[in-house]
Amino acid sequence: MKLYSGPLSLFTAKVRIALREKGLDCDLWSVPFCRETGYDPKPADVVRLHPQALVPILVDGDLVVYDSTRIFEYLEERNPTPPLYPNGLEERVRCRELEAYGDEIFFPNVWTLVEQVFYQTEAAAEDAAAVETAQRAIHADYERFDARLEGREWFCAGFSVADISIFMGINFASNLGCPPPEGRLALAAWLGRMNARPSVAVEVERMQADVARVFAGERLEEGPRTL
Ligand SMILES: N[C@@H](CCC(=O)N[C@@H](CS)C(=O)NCC(=O)O)C(=O)O
Repeated sequence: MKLYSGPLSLFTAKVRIALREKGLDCDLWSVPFCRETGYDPKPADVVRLHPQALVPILVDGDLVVYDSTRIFEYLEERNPTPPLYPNGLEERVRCRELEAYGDEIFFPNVWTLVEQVFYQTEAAAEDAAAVETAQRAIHADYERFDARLEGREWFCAGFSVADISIFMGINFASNLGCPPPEGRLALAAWLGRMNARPSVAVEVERMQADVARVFAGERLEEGPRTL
């Protein structure tokens, strides 16, 4: 398998974690990234393989799978063990909803911070009102996540794609100055469990190193990387 992978792409990070959790070998092709131009210019393969020219894209023989959620589902059917979805219809629906919540409801507020804090090279250019609105929404979600995790080890029955999606959003928000506040004990304990997983610890460490390089003005070049 080959994964077209964005070094600082939250959606690709989800897939990298899933591949490690399932112990799958995969060649990574890292797309270029820098703070001034983001993902542009895009590699020809990414433009050819994805209708919106986005990463992640997984290529398995002749099969091309794009979108992190579709890739999760594909990997689960291809290699069911260890599972990244719980058993049972209701639990699986809840798990898919929580994964979607992480990607589509929680992350858009984090994205505001990415746009305002990460891409803006001058602090003065930040839209303070937009940042404040996003931070308020993120904190409301921290409260929801803490309540969901009360008395639970993971968001669903067993470690799952929901944990991966929500964790990556929280990790981005924390790096952009909006970590969960002290006192959210269930959320803090879950974060401890997440950070202790080797698949996640490697991701966090590499992303932090890449963020530091990008903030130092470096361009992350296109090329192969190890999972
Ligand atoms: N829903 C898609 C979102 C993919 C996505 O937004 N990828 C971003 C990187 S995190 C991207 O390729 N951005 C390049 C661009 O916007 O031009 C998924 O889950 O894979």
